[in-house]
Amino acid sequence: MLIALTRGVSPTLGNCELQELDREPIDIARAIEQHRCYERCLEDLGAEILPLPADARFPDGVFVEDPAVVLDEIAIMTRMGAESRRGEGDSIAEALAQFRPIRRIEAPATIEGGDAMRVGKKLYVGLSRRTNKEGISQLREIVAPFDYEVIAIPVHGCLHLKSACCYLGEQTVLTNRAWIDDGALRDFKIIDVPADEPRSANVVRIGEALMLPAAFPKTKKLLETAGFQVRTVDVSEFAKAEGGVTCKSILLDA
Ligand code: CIR
Repeated sequence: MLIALTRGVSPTLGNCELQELDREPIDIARAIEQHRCYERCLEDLGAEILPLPADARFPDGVFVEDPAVVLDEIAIMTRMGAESRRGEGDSIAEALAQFRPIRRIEAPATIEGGDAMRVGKKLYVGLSRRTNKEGISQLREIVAPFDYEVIAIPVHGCLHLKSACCYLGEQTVLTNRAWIDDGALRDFKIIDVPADEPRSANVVRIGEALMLPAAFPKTKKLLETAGFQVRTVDVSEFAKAEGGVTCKSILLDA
């Protein structure tokens, strides 16, 4: 069974962390409706939603991807680079503990789930403003007994590695090469995002389909032409908070 762990939209989402964008007002009612459609799309694609309640203490709490890196064998609770977000992990760890043994990243390391892209037994990890070298080496030590290789990729100009690059399946990645050192991706077939849709590399592969924000019609066409099945969801209110589609769920086999 495929589980999608999600969390309700915080009424304080408008006070979210921002790194690359200027603050714009967020319509919370609209965000709640968009999140519902996102969850419905995950369900249509075969996932069972495990929803955590919204928590007003954490503006960014809906972005559940960042407090954890979940593998088939263990769940690693991250120590987020964004200090305001560090308390988000408690309820997530509690929920994940029913499915996986829990491991933890400790200070001074920082790492966020949006920086971790798994392809089989390889973990590509963004070295970003949110994830430091110590975070990457602690992760490497934690996953070594399970035979994962950890490969660091420097990220610049965007929030996380997965803002710039996501694995689509079929040995293919969708990438904005302006934001990462792409040498580590040389074994993949690369699809470059269209120049006027620089934020479209963040997509979720679920079952046979890809989920993509509705704001990126050219990327949709590109992916369809490459043979992928694409579903779109409107996540415009979350885009104002620098969120995409991967960040709003944790997908795990249970
Ligand atoms: C943050 O800056 O932490 C949030 N406003 C956005 C987090 C998005 N997370 C993700 O893409 N993995």
